Amino acid sequence: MPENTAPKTNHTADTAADPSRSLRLGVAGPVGTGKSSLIATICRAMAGELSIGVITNDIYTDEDARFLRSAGVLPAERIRAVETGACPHTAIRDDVTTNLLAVEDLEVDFAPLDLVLVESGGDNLTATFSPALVDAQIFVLDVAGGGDVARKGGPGLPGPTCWSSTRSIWPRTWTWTWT
Ligand SMILES: Nc1nc2c(ncn2[C@@H]2O[C@H](COP(=O)(O)OP(=O)(O)O)[C@@H](O)[C@H]2O)c(=O)[nH]1
Ligand SMILES: [Mg+2]
Repeated sequence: MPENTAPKTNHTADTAADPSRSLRLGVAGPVGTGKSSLIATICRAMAGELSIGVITNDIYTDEDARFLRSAGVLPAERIRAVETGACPHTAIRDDVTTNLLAVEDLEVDFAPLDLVLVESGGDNLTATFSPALVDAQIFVLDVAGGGDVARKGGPGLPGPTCWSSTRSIWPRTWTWTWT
């Protein structure tokens, strides 16, 4: 298991000051590493205790939203797709307006929401979320890609609150293996 050397972030959700604001958790990582599957697992495990919404990002489709809806992990109307067009990194990293509006719409429509999960449409190790969009993020790697994937680094590795692979998830304080 890799040592967790991530710096602590100063950005925290101000949910106490604004009860209508959810905790916004980004799930980033290359395509096919298991982001949607991780979101489905979190929803299945926690939807009984927490009020959850999901925003997915795809370039030209709503593929991930349709996958999550068909998996039945949440009521379908709580899962919304942002079609980013062109580079999906921009929508989660630079101009977060579309995603932020989607998150805020969910928070209004299902108030009070405890948690909004935002899945990136990233395709490489550089796609991390803007702190203007999320309060914390998980970065998902695929161990089937080999150890080089983690060693070659990228902004996704030092920044997120925790990392996961298709086998294990390594937050700062706990370990959870699901397959
Ligand atoms: N063996 C295994 N396969 C997984 C796991 N998580 C996801 N997958 C598979 O990996 C593929 C891509 O998963 P997906 O969640 O769509 O990845 P995404 O593109 O990052 O959202 C799918 O075929 C999943 O069934 C896991 O924990 N173990
Ligand atoms: Mg996905």
